[in-house]
Amino acid sequence: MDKIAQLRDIIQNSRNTVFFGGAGVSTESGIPDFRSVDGLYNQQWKYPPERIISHSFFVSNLPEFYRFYKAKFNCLSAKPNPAHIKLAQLESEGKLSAIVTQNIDGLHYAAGSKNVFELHGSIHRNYCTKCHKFYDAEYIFSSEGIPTCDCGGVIKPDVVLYEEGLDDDVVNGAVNAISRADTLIIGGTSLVVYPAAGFIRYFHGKNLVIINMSPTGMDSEADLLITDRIGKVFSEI
Ligand code: CNA
Repeated sequence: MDKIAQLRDIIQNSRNTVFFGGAGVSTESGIPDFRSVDGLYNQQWKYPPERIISHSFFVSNLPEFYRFYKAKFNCLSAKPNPAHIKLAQLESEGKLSAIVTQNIDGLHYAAGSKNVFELHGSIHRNYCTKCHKFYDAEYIFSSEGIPTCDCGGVIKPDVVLYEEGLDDDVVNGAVNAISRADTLIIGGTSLVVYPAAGFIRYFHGKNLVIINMSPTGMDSEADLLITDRIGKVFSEI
């Protein structure tokens, strides 16, 4: 049996499938990941990207933070690709119980998925740091310089920056979903960003599937390993 047929078979015969993904799920929607050759970490900036998107940098150098954020995190024109769309379809058919994602682009919701745990937040939620008024992503990306609230406070994206902790409710939901799954499909992630990557250790089910373009530290534990573009794979199942 070829690998696509095996994947189809695993999903059909599972009671509770969970998907765990990362930036590679959205590269086929035109959003670069961090660690591929043309990813964000291989581009030249005045400061390393991981420093700019840190909490201390947000506090100490707001103009440069927003210059980078607006240049690199504006994915409002990106559309869900076949991976997002198939995952949403599997959920609506009762074949997928949850998506745990490290992505902040909101494309799983755009595709129609409902039970999504966004471990690193979302560019679509933004809050005033003073009065907590909510702002959408359009407001942030169309603002001049530093986006500010009507009250004068600085607006912060609800995105988990380096040095910041993850939301407890999101983590608990994600860990619960993973620990109850009988199939875990991991896709489009280098599995090097912690604590997110550590949550897959809560999986004790039957089938571990990995769909990724480059090798991960979990490959040797996979029951099915597919080295291919995830959008292409999901369009074929
Ligand atoms: P990463 O470290 O950049 O790894 C991406 C992985 O996906 C790599 O192993 C690639 O080989 C693989 N990959 C790339 N394209 C494909 C594809 N089409 N099919 C299959 N595999 C592919 O990204 P991670 O998500 O592992 O790292 C976590 C970071 C990246 C999180 O903090 C995210 O918030 C952050 N990020 C998110 C986005 C987004 O929201 N779309 C974009 C860039 C970075």
